[in-house]
Amino acid sequence: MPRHVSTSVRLEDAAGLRPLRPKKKAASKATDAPPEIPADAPPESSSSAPPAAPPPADAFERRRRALSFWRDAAGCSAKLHMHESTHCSGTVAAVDAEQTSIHIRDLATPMGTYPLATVRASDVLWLELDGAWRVSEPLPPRPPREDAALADAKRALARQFEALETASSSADAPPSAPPSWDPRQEAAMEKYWVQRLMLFSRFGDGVRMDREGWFSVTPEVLAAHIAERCRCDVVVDAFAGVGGNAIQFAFTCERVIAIDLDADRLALARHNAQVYGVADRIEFVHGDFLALAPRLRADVVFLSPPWGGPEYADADAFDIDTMMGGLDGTAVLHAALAAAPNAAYYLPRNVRRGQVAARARAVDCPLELERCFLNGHEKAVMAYFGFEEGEEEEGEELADAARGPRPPG
Ligand code: MGP
Ligand code: SAH
Repeated sequence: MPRHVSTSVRLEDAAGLRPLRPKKKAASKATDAPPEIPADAPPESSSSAPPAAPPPADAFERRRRALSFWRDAAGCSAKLHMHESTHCSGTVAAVDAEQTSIHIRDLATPMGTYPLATVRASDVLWLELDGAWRVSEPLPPRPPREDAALADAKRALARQFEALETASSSADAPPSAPPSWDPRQEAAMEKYWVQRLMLFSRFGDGVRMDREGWFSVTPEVLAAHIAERCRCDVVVDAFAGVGGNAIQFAFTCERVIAIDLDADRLALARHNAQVYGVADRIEFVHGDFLALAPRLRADVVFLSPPWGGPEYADADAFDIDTMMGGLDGTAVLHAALAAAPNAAYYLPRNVRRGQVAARARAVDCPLELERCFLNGHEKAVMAYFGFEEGEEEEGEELADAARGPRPPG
């Protein structure tokens, strides 16, 4: 029976033009909402040692961001800096899906030690994990699920692409990228211009986009998060577009194969990868993913196909089989899972999650659905097929429980 879990990730973009949400002064909550530690605990008292840097304003932001990477926090030793200079310490068992509560084992407080306590995130002034700030840290690399045949196939593939590259670079230089398309010429597209630094933080260094690229590209912070989750040896970006994901994969994966049906858009992706200094780590392949898939072997295939334009959002529910502009979303998934044990699917926020879960069940594949929020706005849903973790620990079971209900079925 496949494992199905639902999670959400809340990311903030520091470079974008949308401001971060205002930093709340947590002090007012401190007095009227003490940590839910033991029911009969005496009120908080001060400990003697004053907290070290950083300053509280930064600290609040760092704490919130650290918590948004809660998957990584379970099992960490934690030092919680509460109000009125109180320190508590223990081991993080789990952070709930809404990131409002932290479950701590062996919580040592000035009042005593508690085997398992729940602390409200809003009551923690700042949080130190494993003795150091850990903000947006990479998730631990997943052990490669590799057998000898797969390793051979990957080596053969690498040789194949190297040969292709050599042949094409000696014959013709890669096509040069078309000029950038300015979305301010269409009222409905202007919002993407406003978001330009959220899409590519180095937009000002010469990033180029076409019309479809503007509304399809994965915002950089989200693409970086996905790239961490997909950290592996060989990743295929099956629908590379203008390179938003491929560029981030180049920072976390040994080898990136970026495919796109549109030669001009692929040239934009290569150009943008040059802006980021990672073009030499990506194989750009012009072609149809469905036709190429039988020849591909990888650890992860990332899928971000067209969703039929920005109008996808007008539908009550997005059907992966009928609304992908002529592509069959299930066939795309099957092609990916034939090429790799793991497939990561970037899907619209209104996707029929039950349908996605049914597709996972049909191929007996573990599934994690992750709602992706950026600056408080839900951008997309990630469906991770495969991505098996190691043995589940007690803390993870707790986290599972805290994540809330599983998808239907
Ligand atoms: P959006 O709904 O067009 O933008 O796309 P936004 O800013 O959320 O709109 P708002 O008016 O609701 O605020 C949201 C995200 O979906 C974009 O950042 C893209 O990453 C992604 N996206 C949108 N489209 C239309 C596509 C698509 O066709 N294919 C892929 N792969 N991603 C898309
Ligand atoms: N993730 C990308 C955006 C992808 S948009 C980014 O961050 O930039 C979807 C892309 O899929 C488009 O560029 C489109 O040209 C491409 N595409 C559509 N059908 C395809 C197919 N059959 N094979 C490969 N690419 C395809």
